[in-house]
Amino acid sequence: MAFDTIEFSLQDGVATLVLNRPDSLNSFNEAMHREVREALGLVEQARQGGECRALLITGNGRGFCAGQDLSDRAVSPDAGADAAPDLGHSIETWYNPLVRTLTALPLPVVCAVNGVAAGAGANIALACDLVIAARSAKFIQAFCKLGLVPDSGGTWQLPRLVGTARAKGLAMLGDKLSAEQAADWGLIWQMVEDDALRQTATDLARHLATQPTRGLALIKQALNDSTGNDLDTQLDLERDLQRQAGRSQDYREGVSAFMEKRAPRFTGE
Ligand code: T3D
Repeated sequence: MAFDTIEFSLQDGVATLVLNRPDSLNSFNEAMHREVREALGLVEQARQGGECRALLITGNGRGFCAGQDLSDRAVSPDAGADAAPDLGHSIETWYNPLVRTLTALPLPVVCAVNGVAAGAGANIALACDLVIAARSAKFIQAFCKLGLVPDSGGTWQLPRLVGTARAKGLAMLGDKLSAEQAADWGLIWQMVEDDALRQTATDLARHLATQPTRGLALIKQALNDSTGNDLDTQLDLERDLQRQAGRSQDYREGVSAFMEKRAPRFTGE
């Protein structure tokens, strides 16, 4: 399938979606939103067909994603409030569905942050399951510099990942957070050297694509749901999910492989 603003491929059970508007640091315009949505539809189809068992998202050029393309938002400072674009409509139409899709996708989603991740770009990265960043990458909650509020789940993710004090500092100052600091703070899974990023992320996604896909999806669901649950509810959820996991073919294969002292061959079923 040919795209203009992204690259998309499916190989070895891994769908790779590369944001490809490098001249504007892969900021989102409507065309890119549409193509990302279309590609995620292909991921879902391939998942249902068993050909896709992990998703990798990254960017071309020196940025991962600079959030909304601000050239689509230019309004004269003298214009009245009526001239303002309806950002709520944009969020409802594009950013929220994207974050919901990534969060609900029953596949592990790896994000390789190859450069600056600003505004919605930072929070879309944080919506992925395993975030690996190049040493030179930066995370910027740029919204406050425009008079905006962190979106794409930022106000939900940040306090949970790094605590309220750091979340407020990041969101209210909009300073650049280095990849190293992001890893130290637990905002992301790992920081790697720039030239190792793509291979490390691809290897990780390929590994995940060989694992018990259904089990990983249930782990993702349990951890995502835990943020709104008390312990009692979570214990019940674990019981229910474990019941499902225990009925999977991969569980039977895992136990057989252990007993036979051999490597398991998981099919994702
Ligand atoms: O509007 C809605 O729908 C609501 C949703 C909002 C979600 C949001 O994401 S709001 C936040 C939008 N993003 C930003 O505020 C970030 C803006 N960009 C920057 O602050 C800086 O570019 C960076 C800190 C990310 C990187 O700085 P630097 O010095 O490394 O690069 P640069 O020179 O600023 O950018 C390189 C080019 O990319 C440049 O174009 P040029 O001059 O070479 O032709 C720059 O204009 C362009 N670019 C960077 N970010 C954006 C962008 N073009 C359009 N939109 C951008 N967001």
